[in-house]
Amino acid sequence: MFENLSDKMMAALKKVKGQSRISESNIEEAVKEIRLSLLEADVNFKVVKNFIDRVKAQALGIDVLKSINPGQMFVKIIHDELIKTLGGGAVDVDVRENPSVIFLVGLQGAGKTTTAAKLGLFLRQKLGKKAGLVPADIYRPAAIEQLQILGKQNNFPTYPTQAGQKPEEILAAAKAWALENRVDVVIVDTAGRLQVDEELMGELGRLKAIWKPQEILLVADAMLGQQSVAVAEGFHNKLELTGLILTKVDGDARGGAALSIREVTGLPIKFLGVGEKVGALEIFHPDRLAKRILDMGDVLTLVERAQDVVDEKQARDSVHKMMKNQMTLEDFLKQIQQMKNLRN
Ligand SMILES: Nc1nc2c(ncn2[C@@H]2O[C@H](COP(=O)(O)OP(=O)(O)O)[C@@H](O)[C@H]2O)c(=O)[nH]1
Ligand SMILES: [Mg+2]
Repeated sequence: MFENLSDKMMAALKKVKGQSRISESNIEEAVKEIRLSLLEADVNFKVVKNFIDRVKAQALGIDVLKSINPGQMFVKIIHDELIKTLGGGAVDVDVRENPSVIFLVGLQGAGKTTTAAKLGLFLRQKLGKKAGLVPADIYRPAAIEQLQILGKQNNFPTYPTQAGQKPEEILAAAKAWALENRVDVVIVDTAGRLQVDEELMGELGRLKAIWKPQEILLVADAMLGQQSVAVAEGFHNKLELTGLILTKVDGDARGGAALSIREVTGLPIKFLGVGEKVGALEIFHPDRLAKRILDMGDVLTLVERAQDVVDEKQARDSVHKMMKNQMTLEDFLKQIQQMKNLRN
């Protein structure tokens, strides 16, 4: 995923990298190429427009640091906006309650059942939590068995869903089962449909009322590209999702889903599914992904160093003023902002 986007963006940025001035005309070409590369990667056009608007506004308004050239600064702006679009930093899965409940929802074939086992393994290996699996997809007979096999193979207690049991009954009964089996995190594998429909949303809504989950994660197929934006909005409007898991990122998806879905829904992407095996789940790190897309480590380091110097100078000035009792509210605000930057 992202190879094409990465190549095209890098090519566009290489041209501006050496520019000694930033003006509307000399970034125009680069902006055009970046817009095109995003659209080709199947990024939602509104997301592309917002991205480009933000980049332009910043590029034309910025004070360029003395020790670097404007072209390099432009690369940094693109990079930072990319991270913002992807969602900033990594976001944890909420398993503070005991037991915690996680619903996996999504269309048929998105990877819910597979992801249930992957998530269970992640919780055990990374967070030391005992996961239990609840098969609540009664419409595809094989789905129950599929999850039971995964449970057995990986040593997760799995609720013994019986043929003929309704999803509501399964979830209600799973409460006592989770206690008996000392399960820390209950992962509910719900039914999917080919598209978002009333019936499915109704059922998921009832399940939510029976056992309120801490997390409702939409499992979305990255191969769907920006179609997944509409799917995510559909689920989110009805259920109030808490996050997303993007699957099949190992395939030749163009990356549009990852870049669109977060910006449009405001929901964090928490994990990426990177293969069919149970170990193939990664925490989503927007900053690392942005670095992979824009493999311009040299420029970024240069700009960051230059910014550090500026910040240091500001800090020294403030100390001077403070000692002379000349600190203004604005200086104080600057200090606080820098402290915040350190934390981010
Ligand atoms: N390559 C790849 N295949 C995946 C991934 N996640 C799921 N799959 C495959 O997608 C298909 C559907 O997955 P499944 O979990 O049954 O989807 P569900 O209908 O949402 O429960 C299966 O063949 C999985 O092996 C992934 O991250 N990468
Ligand atoms: Mg399934």
